Amino acid sequence: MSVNTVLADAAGRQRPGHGRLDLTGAEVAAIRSLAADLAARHTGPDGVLRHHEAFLHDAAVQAHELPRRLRLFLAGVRTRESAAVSVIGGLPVDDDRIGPTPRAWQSHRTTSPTAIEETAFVLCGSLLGDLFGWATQQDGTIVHDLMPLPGHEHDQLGTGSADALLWHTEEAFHPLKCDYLGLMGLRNHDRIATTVATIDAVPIRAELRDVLRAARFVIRPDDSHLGRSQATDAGNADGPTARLVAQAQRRMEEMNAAPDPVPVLSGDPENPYLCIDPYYMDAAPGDAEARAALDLFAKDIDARLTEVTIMPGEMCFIDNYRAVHGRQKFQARYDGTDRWLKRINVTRDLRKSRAHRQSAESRVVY
Ligand SMILES: O=C(O)CCC(=O)C(=O)O
Ligand SMILES: [Fe+2]
Repeated sequence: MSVNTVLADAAGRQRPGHGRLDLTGAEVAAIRSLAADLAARHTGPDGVLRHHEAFLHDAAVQAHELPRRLRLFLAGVRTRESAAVSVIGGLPVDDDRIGPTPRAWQSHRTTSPTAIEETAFVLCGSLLGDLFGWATQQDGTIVHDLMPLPGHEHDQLGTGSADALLWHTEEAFHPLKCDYLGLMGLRNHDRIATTVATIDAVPIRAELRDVLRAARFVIRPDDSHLGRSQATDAGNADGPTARLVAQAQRRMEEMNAAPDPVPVLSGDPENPYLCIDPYYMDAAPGDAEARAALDLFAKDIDARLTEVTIMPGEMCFIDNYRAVHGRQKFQARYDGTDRWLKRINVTRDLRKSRAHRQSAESRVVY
């Protein structure tokens, strides 16, 4: 199988923890056909693809029919941890047909010219686990749109641009954070890179190990959960009610006011998982040793940061326990041709968030 766990970057340096699968023409045709069938079953009379529970349930079953090589690749990512950053390439994206890059993230309100692409993405994500959304983020939407937005240029948000988005674990502050973050490229004329570092590439200094494994750190919710990307009216027909969103926001505020101490490293000491977001993070109050360890470890990650440029049709799955990610800074265009990505959150076990979802099949965590 043409699957590598060590790839090289542009300068020829080895990239441990990276994997890539390039789809054949026959595989692409099979994926598009499955995606078209699934999308057709869940597109309403208004032409809008509904990302509701029935769609995701149907997707999880339809994913069993994806090409075998793709299923093997993602099974390896899931149970062998064969790659912490995996790119699946080969799906075509017709730049004209998908229309202009949206100017607001509420694109679920309009007909979706990207239905096939995002359905293919949902199918692949379903091989890694269960897709879910956050009540406090983009209205509980399951498939997010990511593009630069006016007014967000200097924000630490996926919709920022002029400042680099500093590397982080996705929702590092939250015990129910995703296992995998999926990013699919739809448009990227300026070849703006996602930055990544895999834990496989970062040597962990012996003197830091015990400190980093102890619950001596606090991480606060990021701005995407504290108001900046909330709807101003009820926009998502399949999304959470205003009452639920308000309850979720209160919980985020509590986590912001009094975050529980957590470790940075966990799991197998020789092959650890990491959870880190320096911008929103600190050592527990007064713990100078933990603060110094955090700074040094963050420097070691900085030194191993590399770039993955997600081009149209490429799907990148980031193991949120084994890699951190961010984004280069760039100049937004705001003319309909900006970089545009779709984003999904995948958990290996929907059950563990049951106390924070309305029903067994609900996919919105509050
Ligand atoms: O735009 C990117 O490449 C990454 C954005 C990001 O960090 C995120 O969506 O979580
Ligand atoms: Fe992120």
